[in-house]
Amino acid sequence: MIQKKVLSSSDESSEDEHVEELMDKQKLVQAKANKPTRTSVSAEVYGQFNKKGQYQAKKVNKSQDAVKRIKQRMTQAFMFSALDEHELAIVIDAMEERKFKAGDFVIKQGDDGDVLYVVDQGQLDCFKVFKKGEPEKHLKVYQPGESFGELALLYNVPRAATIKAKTEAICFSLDRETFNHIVKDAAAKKREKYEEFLSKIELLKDMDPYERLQIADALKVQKFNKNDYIIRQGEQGNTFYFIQKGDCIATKTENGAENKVYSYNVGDYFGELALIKHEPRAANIVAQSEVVVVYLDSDSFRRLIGPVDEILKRNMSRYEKYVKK
Ligand code: 1OR
Repeated sequence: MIQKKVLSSSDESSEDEHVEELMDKQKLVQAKANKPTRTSVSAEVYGQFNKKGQYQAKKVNKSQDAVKRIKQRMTQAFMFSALDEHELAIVIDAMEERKFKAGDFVIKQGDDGDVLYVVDQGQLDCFKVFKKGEPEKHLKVYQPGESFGELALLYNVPRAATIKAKTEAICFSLDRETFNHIVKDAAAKKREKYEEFLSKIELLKDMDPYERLQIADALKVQKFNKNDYIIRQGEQGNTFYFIQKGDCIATKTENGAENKVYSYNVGDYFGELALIKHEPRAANIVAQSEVVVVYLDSDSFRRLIGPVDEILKRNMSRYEKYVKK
């Protein structure tokens, strides 16, 4: 589970670069190269100028059992959520199983990085030195299903933190070449697409930018027409939504009558109650216009929204008038 926020990006001026700066730098490099930034072009145009050279698919020998475990972990690791089945198969072929003993360094801050890792078993600590000469700070513990080491590959920079096995651990590594050809564009595009939208959401505004980018990795999108039911009261709930476009209302059906109890606009969220309380949906959510929502499944919700769960719980009082305890 992701630990509570340890540091905010404004805590200290760091000697190395933070995630937001890395992204800004990347945009600057693109602008200098006289290319439009990725956010300013359509998917087709983007595909045109970004065509890459030949890629020789890599096949790393591994047991059937390892392949099975990789497949399972890939469904949990957010970084790969934008890939289709064919792309996933290529990535699975290229992955290598790596075993670590407790205390082994998997990544050292400042080194060059050429692989990213997905945790299969065990736990790994993440540390970062924010200012030269100062002691390192413990940022989080990685658990099975989480991935790390993507920053060096996404932004072509040295490792931003140190990762050390806390227990005996097994990880799957993915090489830079396969990452660049299969994963990088989709992942970087998705991060850029949602970066600004997520930074404006009240609920997430104090969250570390690094954690917000992981939410971007995990988001899925769905469109609805006016009067569509996005959520139905009484059903089991497995998803948490943000409104990207349009308006919705919450209604409650009681004694055969359906009444409006709440309204939502762009940037608002809903669907959290069932996930927090493990109860059926307490209300209907009905689209009032064409609506685009982005959503997280319950596992992603628990892992990524964890750092703001106190705010969520505090905000639950907004329903108190309508929700019986
Ligand atoms: P990498 O390739 O730089 C180290 O290798 C990895 O540690 C990095 O990719 C991330 O996968 C992971 N800042 C930088 N790297 C982090 C952070 C982090 N957390 C995990 N890694 N944080 C921001 C601190 C201002 C921590 C946010 C909770």
